[in-house]
Amino acid sequence: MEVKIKNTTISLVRGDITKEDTDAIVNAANSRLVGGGGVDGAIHRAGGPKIMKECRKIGGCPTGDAVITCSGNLKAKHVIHTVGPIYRDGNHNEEKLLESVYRSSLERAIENGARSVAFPSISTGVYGYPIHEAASVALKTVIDFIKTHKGIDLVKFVLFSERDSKVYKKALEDIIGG
Ligand code: AR6
Repeated sequence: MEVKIKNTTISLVRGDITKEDTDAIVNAANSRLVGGGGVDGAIHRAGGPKIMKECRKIGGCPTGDAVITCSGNLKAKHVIHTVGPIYRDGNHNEEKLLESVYRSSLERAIENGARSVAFPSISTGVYGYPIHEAASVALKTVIDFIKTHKGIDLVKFVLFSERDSKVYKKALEDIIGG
C-alpha cells in the first residue's frame, strides 16, 4: 500500500529490512547500542562489525532519540539507530517517546542527506508496545513530520509478518480516511 503526502511517498511492505536499498534503514536498538535480538541482531549480522564499531564510539542513545552510523555490508547507505520505549502500561510516557523515535530518526536522515528511509515497527517486538497503538502512533507522527519538513522522498515501513503488515495497512486507511 502506498500514499503520497505532499512530496513524500509512504509505503507499507512486508519484508526483511536488512535487504532494503533505501538511503537509510532504521534499527530498533537499545540505549547502550550493544546489539541484541530481533531486527537489531539481524542488522548487525547482515551489516558486519563496522556498524558495531561506530556504535561503540558513540557509546549510547537515550530512549526516544536516534544516532546514525555507516551501514557496513548493507545495501542502504546509513543505519539510523533509535531506541523505542519499553512498554509498561501506557502511562509511562510511552506514546510521546515513540513519537520522538520517529521524529528523531527522520531528523537524522535529513541532516545526512538520506532522502529515502525504511523503518521496522519500533518497540513492538521485545519492548512489548501493542502493535495496533504503535502503528497508529508511527504513521501519524511520520505524516505530521513530512507535512512540515522537506528533504524526504520516501518513507517505507518494512513489516516482518503478515499480521503486522495488516495492522499497519488498517491504521493507515483509518488515518487517511478519517
Ligand atoms: N526486518 C524487519 N522487521 C523485523 C526484522 C527484520 N529483519 N526482524 C524483526 N523484525 P524488535 P523492539 C520486527 O524486538 O521491540 C533488541 O534486542 C519484529 O517482528 O526487533 O524495539 C534490541 O537490542 C518486530 O515487529 O525491537 C533492543 O534491546 C519489530 O521488528 C530491543 O530488542 C521490532 O521488534 C528492542 O525491542
